[in-house]
Amino acid sequence: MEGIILKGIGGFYYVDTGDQVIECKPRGIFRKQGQIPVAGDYVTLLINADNTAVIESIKERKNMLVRPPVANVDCLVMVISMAQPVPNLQIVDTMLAVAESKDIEAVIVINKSDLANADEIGAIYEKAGYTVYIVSAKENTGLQELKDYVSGKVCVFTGNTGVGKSSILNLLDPSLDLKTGETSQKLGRGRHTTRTSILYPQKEGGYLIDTPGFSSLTVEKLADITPEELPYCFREFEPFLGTCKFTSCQHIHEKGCAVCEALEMGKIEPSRYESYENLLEITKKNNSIYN
Ligand SMILES: Nc1nc2c(ncn2[C@@H]2O[C@H](COP(=O)(O)OP(=O)(O)OP(=O)(O)O)[C@@H](O)[C@H]2O)c(=O)[nH]1
Ligand SMILES: [Mg+2]
Ligand SMILES: [Zn+2]
Repeated sequence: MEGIILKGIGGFYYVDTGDQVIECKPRGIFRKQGQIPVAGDYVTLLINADNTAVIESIKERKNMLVRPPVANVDCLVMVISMAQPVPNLQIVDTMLAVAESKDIEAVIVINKSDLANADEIGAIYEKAGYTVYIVSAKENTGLQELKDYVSGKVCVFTGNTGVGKSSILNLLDPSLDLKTGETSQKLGRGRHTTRTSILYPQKEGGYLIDTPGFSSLTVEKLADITPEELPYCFREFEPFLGTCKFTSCQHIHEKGCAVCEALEMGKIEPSRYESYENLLEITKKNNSIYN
């Protein structure tokens, strides 16, 4: 039997075979081989004599995100909010870079536009070459375009805890009825209302995937990219790469750096460049740990 993992909780996986959802455990050998099934994996199942089921094999993945852990994604929907919590552009740019490195399409959703004007941040990402959806889950505005976009695709919603991922998903598909959190006045953010990544089938095909939000402390852990590939993960840098004076250019204010010239000419947004600078340091540190 074959199916797709909708979610994994406490060592159990819930596999949709098309006509039923079966609770199963992974084969013991997976652990030894360091293989971990994740939500979105296509798997084959073995049904034991006592009617329990095990995941026998994991099919080759089209792609996989480590944080949040999910496989075979068509699109990463990066959700930020204008307030409670305020946007952390370093995190946004890190997630976008990770998506680029895995060749996963990404779009930006700016939520809570009822609390502050989102145009400025929206413009940063449109200039970088991303599609931006400015929405308010509270006032139910701007969501039709997003609904059209996600329809039929496997879309993973990610972003800080409390930005409104589950609230938005409830509006895209009211039958979901996902739990949403109260924003703590004191912390100005939510408290991890969503606990695990879950795939929700769409009527039109594809899945909407709700995930637990990350906290601001995880940039280091998010960045599974090498320093060499990092410049290619900032899509607005691409036209300039290969045209710097030195082939070894890391685009950190070297002489004759085409990326820095583009920055000075206003073709690259300062906040994006700043994220690049910080991420380069982080990827260098991360890679020296593993080397
Ligand atoms: N003002 C305002 N509040 C919103 C909006 N969208 C969501 N909220 C509130 O923000 C809080 C967090 O929303 P959730 O949907 O639980 O956020 P989440 O991203 O799923 O959070 P985690 O599951 O913890 O990652 C809730 O109190 C929502 O009512 C919005 O557009 N405007
Ligand atoms: Mg949630
Ligand atoms: Zn350069």
